[in-house]
Amino acid sequence: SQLRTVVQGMPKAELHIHIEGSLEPELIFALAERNGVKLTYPSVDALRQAYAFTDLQSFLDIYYAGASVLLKEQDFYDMTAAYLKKAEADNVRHTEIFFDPQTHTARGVPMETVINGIYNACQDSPVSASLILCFLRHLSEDDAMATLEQALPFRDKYIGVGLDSSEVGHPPEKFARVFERCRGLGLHIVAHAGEEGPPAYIQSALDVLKVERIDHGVRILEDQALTERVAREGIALTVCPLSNTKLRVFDQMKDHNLVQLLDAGLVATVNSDDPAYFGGYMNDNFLAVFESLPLGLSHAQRLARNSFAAAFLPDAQKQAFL
Ligand code: ES4
Ligand code: ZN
Repeated sequence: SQLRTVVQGMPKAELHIHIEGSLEPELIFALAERNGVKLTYPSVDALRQAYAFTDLQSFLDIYYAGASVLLKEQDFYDMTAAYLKKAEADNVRHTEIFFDPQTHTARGVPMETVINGIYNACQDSPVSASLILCFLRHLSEDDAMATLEQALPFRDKYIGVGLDSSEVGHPPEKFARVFERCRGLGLHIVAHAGEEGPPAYIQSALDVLKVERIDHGVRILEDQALTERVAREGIALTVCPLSNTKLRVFDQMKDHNLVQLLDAGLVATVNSDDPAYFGGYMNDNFLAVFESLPLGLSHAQRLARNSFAAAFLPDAQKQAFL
């Protein structure tokens, strides 16, 4: 179709991808074998069968189990290289990749193993790629602070910090001090907010953490004043359509509020989140929304432009990609 050709041909930036969420079942099994890690699933098919989520937590439990096969620098390299191949095939010119160091350091994997494996794969790809270190919000702020400390020797290998994992009950303000420290280090700041959590979490991400983008943020429309403020300030939302339907934030794609977000004047972008778990990479996400929502070619171009506008790149470099 014409739409498929346009989506495929558009240069785009991906701003919301968890690298551990790009680990395909086949690679999980290959790495388990290579590392002698025991999985509780007997086969690739059995693992895939378990990808029937009811909410964010039901996904996170399986996502952390999948990440348990990552032990060596080569494992992190191979995972990242596989994702970057998919991004390249989707005409993604620039990507800002989240990684969750605490998922690995808690299992005894050294911070340098995690960062060097992911970073070196980025260096070896034709796709422009930057890293964003995410703190797990279900853990303590002290744990986040210790993680930041461990990552300081590699400060030149990531451009920012984010906040992810179980949202409800873990508001942004729980991490006020660690994000203040990160701002002092000149790091870019983002946070997941308003995925399952209320608009109040979007507000405290802005006012307390001082985020430059909101990850997800789809619940913002429940607060009209906040919607108007975020639109006025041009703070982007990194929306993940297939994630939102798989995790039942919206029952079906036809119920997704992407059109309303754009109509409210918000800088919304389309992203894959955890593509190996949610049924697709960037172009799959674009095609899914265009199939189910009243969006046209001009919206596709607007979304692609938004992705570069919201990227943490110098303006000259953004222009070069468009
Ligand atoms: C995540 Cl979809 C989502 N939400 C929050 N944290 C996450 N980590 C990986 N995927
Ligand atoms: Zn996410």
